Amino acid sequence: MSKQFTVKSLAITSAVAAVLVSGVAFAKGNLTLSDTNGDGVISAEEITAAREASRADMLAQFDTDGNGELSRTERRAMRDARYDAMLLEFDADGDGELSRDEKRAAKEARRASTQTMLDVNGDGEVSAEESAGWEQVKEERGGKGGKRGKGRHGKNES
Ligand SMILES: [Ca+2]
Ligand SMILES: [Ca+2]
Ligand SMILES: [Ca+2]
Repeated sequence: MSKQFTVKSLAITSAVAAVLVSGVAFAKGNLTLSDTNGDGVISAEEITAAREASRADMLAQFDTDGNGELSRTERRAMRDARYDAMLLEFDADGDGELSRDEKRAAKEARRASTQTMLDVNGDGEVSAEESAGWEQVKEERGGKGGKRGKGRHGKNES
């Protein structure tokens, strides 16, 4: 009995992990970017500020015990909420789950909205100048060995 249970929860865990990974990607796309200083581009600093603001938002919403960090449980609640929000928007066939296609649509929508935000002068294109800050942040974050290692291994997909 207990063995069976273990196998089952393993399967569930990997399903959750899959959701987690896509959740993180979506979370990134969820930022509200703006050209705060009005210089016509959204700089890496402005993106970082937006990320911090969104982090503060998340904490305000989901840091139930108010210790300034999101615990496992709190994170799970956040992911659930986010998933629900995505369902509302992207569950085209209404079956309560996001299919591959629906996830792709969601991702596309996020990408499109990011592009719209990056296109500060609104000419319908994201110029090199307009995307530079975004690329910089992406590079810093996606990093092969980001500049400050968090001492967290096991997240590498090598
Ligand atoms: Ca700016
Ligand atoms: Ca907490
Ligand atoms: Ca669906």
